[in-house]
Amino acid sequence: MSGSASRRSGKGERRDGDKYSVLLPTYNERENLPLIVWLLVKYFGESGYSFEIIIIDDGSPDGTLEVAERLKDLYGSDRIVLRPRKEKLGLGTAYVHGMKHATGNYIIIMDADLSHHPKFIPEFITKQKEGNFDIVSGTRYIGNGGVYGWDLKRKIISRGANFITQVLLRPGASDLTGSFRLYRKDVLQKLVDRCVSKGYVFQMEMIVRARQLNYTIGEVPISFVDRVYGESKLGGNEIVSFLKGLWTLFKTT
Ligand SMILES: Nc1nc2c(ncn2[C@@H]2O[C@H](COP(=O)(O)OP(=O)(O)OP(=O)(O)O)[C@@H](O)[C@H]2O)c(=O)[nH]1
Ligand SMILES: *[C@@H]1O[C@H](CO)[C@@H](O)[C@H](O)[C@H]1NC(C)=O
Ligand SMILES: [Mg+2]
Repeated sequence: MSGSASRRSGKGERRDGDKYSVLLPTYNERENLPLIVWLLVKYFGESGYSFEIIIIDDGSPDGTLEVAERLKDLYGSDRIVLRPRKEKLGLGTAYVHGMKHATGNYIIIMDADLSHHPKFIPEFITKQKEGNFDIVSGTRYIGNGGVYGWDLKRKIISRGANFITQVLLRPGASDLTGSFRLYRKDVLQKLVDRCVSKGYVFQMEMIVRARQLNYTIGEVPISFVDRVYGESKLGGNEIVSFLKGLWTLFKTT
């Protein structure tokens, strides 16, 4: 890429024509949403890339959608796009739904609960451009990456899940259950079309399918911080369904 291609234009946006659509699925994130949006606007503003934030709220009873509407009024409808659904239909379909409305040629998927810090996004973008990668995946398991605020039980579960999957599926990425990633839009579309899992296995299947399709994956170390506001939902049921999903994936790939 030539130097001039990434120079800023008068409006503070880069000239290279790349646009990043951030998909933010929300369920009861009233306290977190204003801060995550503010941080996204700040970091995209500083780096000068074009962006939009697509908020997919699934009928949160805590009034997340009303907060999102206020944010849209505040930042403008070109930056904040609302694609709510009436009921809680799950993360996988939330991404698909959000992606249908994305106008960027790159998609960034992240959690809205501040576990994923927007400050890493410029690094994702730089990494993608450096290696012309199809996917850039945040990783907690190499370099300066890490997890903060989890108890030992949860760290063991996460590490264990990652380790078992590494052994069974050899996916070529160090963090499989994380969900902070950047994709080329057409690549994400192809992956989503092929993925069959639900819940926690979904993120993992995306990387496994990417490997099968020979897509290239770059990695950026990230620190993951446990949510401060809102309820955590990881329980015994999730672990059982994770193992079932992993087994299905192992048998079918
Ligand atoms: N639209 C939509 N968003 C969801 C749904 N379930 C979770 N989310 C959002 O998806 C992101 C990740 O979900 P989390 O509940 O944080 O999942 P987690 O990080 O594995 O678990 P905890 O943070 O410990 O609760 C958050 O932004 C949630 O608000 C859903 O069914 N629909
Ligand atoms: C991926 O690469 C391998 C090895 O080069 C090749 O055999 C395979 O057909 C490729 N798969 C796809 C889907 O292109
Ligand atoms: Mg979370």
